[in-house]
Amino acid sequence: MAISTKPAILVVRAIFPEVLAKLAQHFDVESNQADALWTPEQLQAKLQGKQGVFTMGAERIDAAVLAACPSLKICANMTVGYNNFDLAAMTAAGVLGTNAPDVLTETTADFGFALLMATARRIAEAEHFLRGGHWTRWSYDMFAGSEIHGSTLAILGMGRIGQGIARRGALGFGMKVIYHNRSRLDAATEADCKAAFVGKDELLQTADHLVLVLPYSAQTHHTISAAELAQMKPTATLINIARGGIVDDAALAAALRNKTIAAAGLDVFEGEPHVHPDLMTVPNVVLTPHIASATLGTRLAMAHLAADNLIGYLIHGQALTALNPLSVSQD
Ligand code: 8YV
Repeated sequence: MAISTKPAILVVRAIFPEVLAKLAQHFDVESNQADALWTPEQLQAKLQGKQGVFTMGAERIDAAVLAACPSLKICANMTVGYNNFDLAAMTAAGVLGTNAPDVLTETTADFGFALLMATARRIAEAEHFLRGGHWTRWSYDMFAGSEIHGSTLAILGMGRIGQGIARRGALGFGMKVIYHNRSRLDAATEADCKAAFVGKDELLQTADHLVLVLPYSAQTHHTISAAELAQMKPTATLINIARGGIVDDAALAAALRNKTIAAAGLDVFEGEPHVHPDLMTVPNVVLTPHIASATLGTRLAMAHLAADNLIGYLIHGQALTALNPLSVSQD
């Protein structure tokens, strides 16, 4: 029996067949086209002998996993977010992490805006009402929502996706755009997005629509909790397309029920796919199952980028979108 000389890799979830075929040209691939959900223990067992892993952003890669999987050289996320990686532990273990930025920026910004509009104009609530057979007559204030054009769009986290949302708001809807970020953008980028930098308190207090697009970390855990919600206008909407855990979901559900704020649109949740039961019962929230980047074209581009990172690093010694400072494969 011929012994393969190709490096071995693991693809943790079902993925486009053409991307698997591309990977198979370079690697011995163990895939999961049945899309089984593996426990962390099963994942660790499958990682034995693998040099690379194609991850979906939910698989925790930390010091314990790295110690148990000494053959691993690269973890390639098919997502821009990488809060599943302990990058310091990966760097210490000589394991590269890569993500999938840029290819999803505009699609995700489109979705952020769609969720904002559905939330502010109460589209989901109105649709449920109609489907439920409750529409027997029109009335002047039926599902009256809040204005989008000309209102104040506040963005917390002003990376590439935040900037895409800012441009849509300013150029498409004549919104006044304000933002807060760890670091202020350069003047040219601010001018391009027509966005003004403000402090976090001003952002919360002035927002008509607050969109969260910041990365999740220990530092951003519960960035929006009861105290922050209390600072917002009672007419404001809150949109989270970033990560679960940035918002305290229990506090948000209470704020929605008490009308501390008017409405929320959430694509991400603490402990997803579990959704806080209180969010399930408040009417003034639009809930979507983490689909902000979900167009087939964008997901294919994300998958190709993750695959190209594996091929680039393990075959050619250079990844495309490395997250930690290892650029040459460690043989
Ligand atoms: C992913 C995302 O589709 O890229 C990210 O960080 O959040 C989405 O685009 C999602 O993480 C899949 O679980």
